[in-house]
Amino acid sequence: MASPTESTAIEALLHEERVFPPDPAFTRNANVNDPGVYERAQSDPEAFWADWARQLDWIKPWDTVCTWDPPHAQWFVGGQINVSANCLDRHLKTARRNKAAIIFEGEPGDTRVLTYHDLWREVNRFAGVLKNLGVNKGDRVTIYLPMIPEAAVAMLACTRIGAPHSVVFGGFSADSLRERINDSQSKVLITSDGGFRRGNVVPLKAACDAALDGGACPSIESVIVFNRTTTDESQTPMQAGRDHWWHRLLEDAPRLVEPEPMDSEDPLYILYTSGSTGKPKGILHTTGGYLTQVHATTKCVFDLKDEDVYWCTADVGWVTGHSYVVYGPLAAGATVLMYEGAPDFPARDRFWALVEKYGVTILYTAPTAIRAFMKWGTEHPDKHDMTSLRLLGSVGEPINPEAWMWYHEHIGGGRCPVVDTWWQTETGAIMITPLPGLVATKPGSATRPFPGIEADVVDEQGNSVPPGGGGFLVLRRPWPSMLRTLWGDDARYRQVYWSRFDGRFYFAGDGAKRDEDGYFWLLGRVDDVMLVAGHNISTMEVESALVDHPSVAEAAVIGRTHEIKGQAIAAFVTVKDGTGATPEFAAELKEHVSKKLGAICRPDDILFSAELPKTRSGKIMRRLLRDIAEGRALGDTTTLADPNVVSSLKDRYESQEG
Ligand code: 6R9
Repeated sequence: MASPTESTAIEALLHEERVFPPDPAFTRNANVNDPGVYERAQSDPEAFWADWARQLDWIKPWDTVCTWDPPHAQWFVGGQINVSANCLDRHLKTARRNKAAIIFEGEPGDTRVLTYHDLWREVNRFAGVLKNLGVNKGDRVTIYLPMIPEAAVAMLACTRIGAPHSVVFGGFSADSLRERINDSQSKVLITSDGGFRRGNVVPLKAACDAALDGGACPSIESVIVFNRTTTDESQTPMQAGRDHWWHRLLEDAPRLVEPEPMDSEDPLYILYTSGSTGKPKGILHTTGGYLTQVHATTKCVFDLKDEDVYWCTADVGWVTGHSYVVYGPLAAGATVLMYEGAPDFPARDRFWALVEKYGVTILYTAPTAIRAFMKWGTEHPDKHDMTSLRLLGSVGEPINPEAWMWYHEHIGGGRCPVVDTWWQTETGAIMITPLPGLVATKPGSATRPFPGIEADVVDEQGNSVPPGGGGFLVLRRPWPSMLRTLWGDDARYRQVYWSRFDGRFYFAGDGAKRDEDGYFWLLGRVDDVMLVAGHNISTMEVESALVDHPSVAEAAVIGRTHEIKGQAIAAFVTVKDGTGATPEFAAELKEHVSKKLGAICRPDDILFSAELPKTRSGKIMRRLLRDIAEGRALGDTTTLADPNVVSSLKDRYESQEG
């Protein structure tokens, strides 16, 4: 980040002219097609959110919609509600009773369908299991499972009895699991013997044993193990008195458990987000406001209808999996496709084979996946009939305009609206996004704040930046699904999100610019912004200029120290399959960026790489690339998906320099 004495505005250099207005036929049938919704929500946001809250089943109505004692908000104060009752019981009174809630496909190709009635039954039984093990309202439960229906069953069962869950992504190590269990002081750990990934078994139970080894997690009383990967139970070592098979516990569990009446502000879950360094932050979400906003956004942003087959490819270990695989879609009565494995197993067309097989209508995935598909080539989607698709979504990182266009054309057949949705673990639900029946989209822009959300772009002093300029993305008003605090560390909550602008607004940590139409363009994390010869340049814009070249699939850009300019631009580039990574091509790319954004953005170094270092949720880790480019020892690599990628890049970068 720039120091106050230097130029502080983030430059806005990339100009995107393409505009895609909504198809009138789509608008006619859209869940939201009245443009007045924005104004109405702006003039009375509390009334807007209260209307959405009323669409849920409340055990007791609220007294006050919102109280705001900065930086702490409460929503639907005095109300009582149960999340599992809204995701399940509510639908049993309607024709959704026998509708598929979850269509599951395992990586090996096994399939299961759970109707809403089936899911309700399984959640009741598993809630009974938790009760039998002594889990009471308020006790924490850690869930460490693959992407199988039991993950949703376990989460919903926790909400049924009022036990906040902490889901830990199945790709995290034993150390990460231990740290999260101990921070949340969980009483029970739910896992499986393993899960399937690229044809191998990920040994989850073994990781749990390592995490708990030698009494390292004293709060854990019981471990529940689902049998996913073996036919022979005896292959999984079980510690007597501590470990129990899921299916055995079901035998003695009550079959019906009444939903616990939860106060709107009772904790719903904790989800740890690692950030780039330091101890993971336990993001705390509460009940009524969270459910209201995930439900509203699912209906409005994805235009979800009863007949849709909805597929969000995120793992339940991330917030996207919480809000848009489980809680939002099930509250809305959707049919959710859930897939366990990798997109390239057994072949690079697995996603498209699934879209064809199940007639997927709505697909929500991440730019990292889209750029991998671009790299692999169009022959994989082209093999399949994907005409069932009617809406596409993107989340997780800024989507480069060319990746947006590729998604729109090659996956959406040019006919599906693309919703680029900006939000965070902390925000709980979508915050900036097009409404597909109302808002014309521009490739690379998340467009406008969702109705009822007040976002702004401000400068270093917190003043609104005029249209065309860049700055810091902030939120000016509390929203129902906002984090309430960091678990056990309110001081850190205040410091991380509220101290930057003296408590005046929530600071998201992202850079953004707003164009003349009021559209928001996300520029990446502000810690990544480069300072080149006095100009603050966003990594996102230079990356997008690189991806704009027809032979480039993905790029990561960083600033490295430079004697004269302050920082020089170094680019790590992945080319599409079949393109030669030659010095001539590197020269061509430098020229390409220079033409597109101006000479100031011309990269000094280009290094070709088949892979870029990413977090396990697929976000590019530029911090490590900076370490490489500056010849430093690599910083913390524990959150990387594949640590080999950086070490080999480091070797190559150094040999190129020498
Ligand atoms: C939902 C999720 C949050 C960070 C966020 C931003 C980046 C997410 C984005 C996006 C640009 C989008 N991000 N969606 N940037 N455009 N549509 O990803 O949560 O894992 O907490 O990450 O991801 O930098 O601040 P989380």
